[in-house]
Amino acid sequence: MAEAMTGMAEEVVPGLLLWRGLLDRPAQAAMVADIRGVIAAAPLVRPVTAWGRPMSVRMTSAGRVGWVIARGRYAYVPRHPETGTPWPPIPASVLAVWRAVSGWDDDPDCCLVNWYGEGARMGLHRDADEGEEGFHAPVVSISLGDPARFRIGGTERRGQTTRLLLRSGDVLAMGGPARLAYHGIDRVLSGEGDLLPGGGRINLTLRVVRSA
Ligand code: MD3
Ligand code: FE
Repeated sequence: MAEAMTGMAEEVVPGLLLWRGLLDRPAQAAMVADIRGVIAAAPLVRPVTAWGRPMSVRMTSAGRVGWVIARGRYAYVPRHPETGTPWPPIPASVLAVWRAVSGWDDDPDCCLVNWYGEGARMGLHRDADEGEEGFHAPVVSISLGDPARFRIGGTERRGQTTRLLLRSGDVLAMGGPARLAYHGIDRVLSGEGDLLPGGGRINLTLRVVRSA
């Protein structure tokens, strides 16, 4: 399955695979319903950066561990920082995408849920909190709702970047040379999608998290 899927992807830059519209509209709607269930169990929070500024993106997680900022430190932890409850399981609909495109034998440990309201963005950064073993596995990303301008560069902060418009139902997998590349969301085109009433964008990122 995973091998067959790679043939249908576009390799945007080395290691970054893109499946346009992998999820059709009914699959997107079903996944949004599943994510609303996750949010009901694990409420969205606005993490506060090490610099004391709340992020514009609201976040929660599903899976064995969730990504949080705790006392200015980025970390994967087994419980929601405000409710103290274990994260809900990753929905089967989301796991099915990972199994189809990741080419990885193990299931992911974390499904980070990013919720972009009007004006939310995510500055250029690297995903570098997953541990040495986690860096070998790909990261898979699912976009739902309003389209967004995505940008990816290399492993140095400065240097050339490539821009991509991510639309609802698009799926990305980042492996190899792209796994530790700088990337971010410059802007969400609010109200251009109609999947989420009132607008907004949901991005799901699936990761293997292992400290070596
Ligand atoms: C390239 N999320 O949660 S998804 C993140 O749309 C994150 O919410 C963005 O960056 C979003 O960390 C971008 C696409 C993505 C995700 C992970 C990557 C691209 C990546 C990891 C390495 C390289
Ligand atoms: Fe990221």
